[in-house]
Amino acid sequence: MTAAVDANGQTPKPIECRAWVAYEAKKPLTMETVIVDPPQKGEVRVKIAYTALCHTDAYTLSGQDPEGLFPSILGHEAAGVVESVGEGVTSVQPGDHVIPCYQAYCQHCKMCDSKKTNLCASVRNWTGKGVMKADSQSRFTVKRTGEKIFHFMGTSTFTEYTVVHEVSCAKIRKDADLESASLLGCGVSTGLGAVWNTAKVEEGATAAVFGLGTVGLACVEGLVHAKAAKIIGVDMDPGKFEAGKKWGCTDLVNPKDHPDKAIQDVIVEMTDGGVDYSFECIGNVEVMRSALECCHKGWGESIIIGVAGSGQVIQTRPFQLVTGRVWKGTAFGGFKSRVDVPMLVDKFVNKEIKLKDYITHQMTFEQLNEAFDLLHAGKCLRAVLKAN
Ligand code: NAD
Ligand code: AHE
Ligand code: ZN
Repeated sequence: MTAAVDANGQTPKPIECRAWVAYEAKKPLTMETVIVDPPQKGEVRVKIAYTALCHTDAYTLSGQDPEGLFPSILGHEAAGVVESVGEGVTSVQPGDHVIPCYQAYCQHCKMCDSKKTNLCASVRNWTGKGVMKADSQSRFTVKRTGEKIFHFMGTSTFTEYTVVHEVSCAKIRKDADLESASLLGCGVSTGLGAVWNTAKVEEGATAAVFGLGTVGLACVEGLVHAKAAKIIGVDMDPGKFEAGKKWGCTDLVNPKDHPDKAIQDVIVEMTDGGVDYSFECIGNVEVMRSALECCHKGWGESIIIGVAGSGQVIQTRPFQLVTGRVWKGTAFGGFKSRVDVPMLVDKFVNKEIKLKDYITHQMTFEQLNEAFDLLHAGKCLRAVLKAN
C-alpha cells in the first residue's frame, strides 16, 4: 500500500485556506478560514485553480434539494492541481492536473461494469450525506468556531483546497487551460453527452432544446457535431437567442410570443408532427411535459437534464408513451467520468469543442455571491472564479 504524500515527499498536514460556507438555505455564502484535513486512504487533496457556478449550486442553496445539507461547501465545476494524496492512491500524484467529478468512476462496481450507465455506486452513499467514505467524516472545519462543514456532491469546489475520493478525480493533460477545463466538471460535458451518449442523435435528425443556458447550449453544440438538420432553441429570455444562433440553432422560439398556444403545439406544427429528439435543460416539470409532447409520434425521444425541486413530479397522458414517445434522463451526459473527461479535454485542446465561449464572466474568488446574483438574474452563462 503506497503511503500518503505531498509534493515534497512529506506526510500531508492540515491546511488552512479560504472557503465559502453555505450556512443556511437562501442566504449569501460566508467566507471563512477553514482547516482542510489531510487526505485519508483513497482520497486526494486538490488545490482548486478555477471554479465555476452551475445552476445546481443555486438549486441546492435554494433549499429545494432533498439532499441539501447545511452548513456545507458547495461547488462542483472546477479544475485544479493535486496537492497531496492519501494512502493507497495510485491513479494521481502531487502536481497532476485534475477535474473533480461529482459522478465517480471506480471501474469495479456493478454499475461501472455495465455499459448501460455511468452512475458509479462506490461512494454515492457518502457523497449524498456530505462525508468521506473512509470514516464517514468531513475533512472541513471552520477555524473560528471549530464547526464541521459538510462536503457537497463529493466535490466541494468553492474553496482554495478540497478533498475528494480518488474515484472522483479525473487526471487531465497539463497543457490544457485549467480555467476552460473547469467547465468539463459538469455543464458542458452534460449537454454534449446528453446528445452523443443518451440520445445518440443521428445525422439529419430534428431536435428541440428547452433552455439556452450552458447545458442547453452544450446540447446545441452536440447536435451540430451530430449533424442534426434542425435545431430549435426554446427560451423565455430573448437575451439568450444571440448565443443560441451563434452556437447553431436553426430556429429560435420564445413561448411568450405564443400566448394562446402550448409550446409543444407550436413545435409540432414547425416540424411536421414533432421533433426526433428534445432536451429539457431548465428543471421545470411543466416544460418537461412540453418537451416530451413536442416529440414525434412513434419514435420521438425526450431527455430530461434539468433538476427539479423536492416533491415535484412529471406528468403526461400515458397515451403519449403508448404511441411511441420515449422519456429518458441523463446524469453527467452518460460519460464515465475518469476516462471520458480526459477525452473531452483532448477534444478541447484539439479545438473540436468550445469551452471559452461559455465563460461570460471571469471573476475573483471573493466575488462568489456576485456570481450567484448574476446566475439568478439570468445574466451569465458560466461565471468562473479564480481560486488560486
Ligand atoms: P441556466 O440557469 O444557466 O439556464 C437555464 C435556461 O433556461 C436559461 O436560459 C433560462 O432563461 C431558461 N428558462 C427558464 N425557464 C424557462 C421556461 N419556462 N421556458 C424556457 N426557458 C426557460 O442553467 P444551467 O446551468 O444551464 O442548468 C440547466 C439545468 O440543468 C438546471 O436544472 C441544472 O440543475 C441542470 N443540470 C443537470 C445536470 C445533469 O447531469 N442532469 C448537469 C448540469 C446541470
Ligand atoms: N440531490 C439532488 C440530485 C440532483 C441531480 O439529479 N443531480 C444530477 C447532477 S446536477 C449537476 O449539475 C445528477 O447527476 N444526479 C445523479 C446523482 O447521482 O446525483 C436531488 O434532487 O435529490
Ligand atoms: Zn452542475
